[in-house]
Amino acid sequence: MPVHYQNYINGKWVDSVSGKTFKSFNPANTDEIIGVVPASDHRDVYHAVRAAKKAFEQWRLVPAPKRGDLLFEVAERLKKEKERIGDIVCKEMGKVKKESHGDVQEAIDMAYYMAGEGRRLFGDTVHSELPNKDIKTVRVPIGVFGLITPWNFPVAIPAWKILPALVCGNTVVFKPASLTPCVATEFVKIFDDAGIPPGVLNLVHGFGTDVGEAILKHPDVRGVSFTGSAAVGRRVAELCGPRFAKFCLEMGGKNVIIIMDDADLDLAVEGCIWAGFGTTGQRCTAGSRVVVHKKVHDEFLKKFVAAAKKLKLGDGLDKDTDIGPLVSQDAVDKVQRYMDIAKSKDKVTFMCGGKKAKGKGLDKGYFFEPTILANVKPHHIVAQEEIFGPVVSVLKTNDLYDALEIANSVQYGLSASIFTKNIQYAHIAARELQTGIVYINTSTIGAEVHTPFGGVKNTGNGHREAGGQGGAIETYTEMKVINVDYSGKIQKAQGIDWGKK
Ligand code: UN1
Repeated sequence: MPVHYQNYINGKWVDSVSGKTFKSFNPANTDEIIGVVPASDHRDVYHAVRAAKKAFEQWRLVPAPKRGDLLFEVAERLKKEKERIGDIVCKEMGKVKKESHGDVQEAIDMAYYMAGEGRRLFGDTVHSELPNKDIKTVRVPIGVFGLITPWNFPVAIPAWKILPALVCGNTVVFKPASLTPCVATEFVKIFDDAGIPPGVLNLVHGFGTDVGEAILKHPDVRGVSFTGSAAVGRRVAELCGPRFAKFCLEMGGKNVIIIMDDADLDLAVEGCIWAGFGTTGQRCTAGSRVVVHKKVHDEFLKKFVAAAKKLKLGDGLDKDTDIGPLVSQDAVDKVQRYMDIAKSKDKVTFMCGGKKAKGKGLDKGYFFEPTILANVKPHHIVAQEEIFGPVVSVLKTNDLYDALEIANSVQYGLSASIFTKNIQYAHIAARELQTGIVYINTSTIGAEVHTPFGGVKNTGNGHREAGGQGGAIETYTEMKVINVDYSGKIQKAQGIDWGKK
């Protein structure tokens, strides 16, 4: 029997107002239903926002270290539940067990880190230009935050958003992806068990067109953080912009790995396999383009294809599996569409893969063969657009500057990597790559929670996830400047002597 999941509003587990539901399936075996979930609408969002708005009045006054204590409790409980929740990530989203458990680990790390931030919500003390006057800056919460999250990191990305939002004193209405609602609920249950006050964190399940839109339009939602496609990001901007709500966008990537002629090729191959096919290529940090120096191009390609062919597809719970399924039929259709373009329009060379995988244990899931495309040119559609599947395009380059030009020739700018032993190449690349994250001699994936995460160009709008003061803390707070004048006079800055005759 599938588990019946509910919304969490004002500290209570409830069905949707309409009573409607939808199902969540295992992408490795679509016969398996993971859970039945409320299909909510604007009325459920309304209740959640009202609860969050009311709770904000108390939560913002709870001392930040005390809010941190709650997060510490969440971290401890999540640690105990890591295996169980990690397995649900695997069943509901499809990524292999090691990665699924890593997803929960990322949330545990974030919970401990943000618990500590409760004791570090520092502001500045500032010298005044006037005598007998002090100035300080304090970080204050924004209010009700709407958090809209994707399915590819169904625990980690909600953790990136919920935990800093809460420690900074905001209250939250959380809408998880409709493809991974069950594991999102398991995550929220941890907060409930840890004793979060009613209304501080609310969960509303459903689809973007109903729940997402209602959150974005609600005048009491003063901040929004969204991770997903650039198309939906644009919709977030359209709805939040005119009503001046803060909105933080984390969108696509077309991440590059540059391999220079002096690189350790075996290391580079391993890095490209992990970046390209880890999480079945469904990371916004996936290394979907590899730009290789002409001197080592053929040798690299041979090794890369041989390594990709060894990858074993299957159910992520099976310990021998390297690559799980794509998340849905829509995802398979999207990747297949790009394969058709690669064949008919871009006319690139298929070195391996290119189609839905068949065989024992694969027929009931959304499995797609690891695909390597060669003879790809920078302007080709497969080298420009985010495919979000196990597809890597290999391009040839003449030198570092040509490689950097190719690297920067896309609309996105999330992460990038270079494999080289040349210290000058490494530093020039780090300076020139137009991305929010740069890696030297390693993959484009695997950012750590205490470093700000995000990108430039069409990847984001200038905010950062994770990280501390320069990252999530800035995202989830406003700055307030407090001036205290103890001179007993009305002093005027900028040397103005107004009033003096
Ligand atoms: C994402 O794909 O949206 O750096 C996030 C990484 C992970 C997070 C990816 N820590 O690949």
